Amino acid sequence: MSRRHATLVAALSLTAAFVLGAALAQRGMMGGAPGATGSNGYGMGGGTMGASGGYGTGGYGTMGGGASQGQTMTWTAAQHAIQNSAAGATVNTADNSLTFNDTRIHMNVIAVQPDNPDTTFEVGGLVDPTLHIPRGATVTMTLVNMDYGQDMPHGLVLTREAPPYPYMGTGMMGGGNGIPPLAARSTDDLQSATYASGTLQFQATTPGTYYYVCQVPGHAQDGMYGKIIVE
Ligand SMILES: [Cu+2]
Repeated sequence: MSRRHATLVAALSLTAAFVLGAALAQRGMMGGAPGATGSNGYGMGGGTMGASGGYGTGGYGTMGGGASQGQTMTWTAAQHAIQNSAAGATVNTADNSLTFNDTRIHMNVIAVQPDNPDTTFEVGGLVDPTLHIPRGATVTMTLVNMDYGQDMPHGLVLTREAPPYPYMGTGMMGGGNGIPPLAARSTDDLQSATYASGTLQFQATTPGTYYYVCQVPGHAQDGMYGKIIVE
């Protein structure tokens, strides 16, 4: 089966009638059609997550269209992803934000880039930045997990639920509406490691404040999230 990639088309809309995860729909979060996201799957042993893979004690919900075969990057590709993390965006270090102006946006979100703090996302050289997105934009987010260690898978979900987040945020358990947790890099050595990546796409149809959040238990509680403002 060919890999499926970036087929999640979620609408940043409270009014969207899409239903992809009951938990999400009930909260009026992002709607959207379920789709596949690339993933190495969650699991200490590097096992892949099935289409309806359980996750943690509370379950992780279904994966919408199902998790597809994972993708991995080399160190060189990961460096390229970092360098092109926020192409076209204006970087504001004063308020830790990135402002995107295009109607089609592709950003690379790095989970724990080497030499960055634990349990963080990096985009455009900033840590957990606020992302300003123009209304109507089609946004593609590619997550690359550069972290290493048994407890260091990282994923990314979109939510309207504001922090603080509990250890196991209920808003993070819908599954499908994001990138399922990606395995940590394959080995401690940065140069020879491979790095798992996954992608989601959504349309920013409704102005408002949203959050991109790591759904691995405890990570959002520890601060692994950032704000998305649809202008
Ligand atoms: Cu995480």
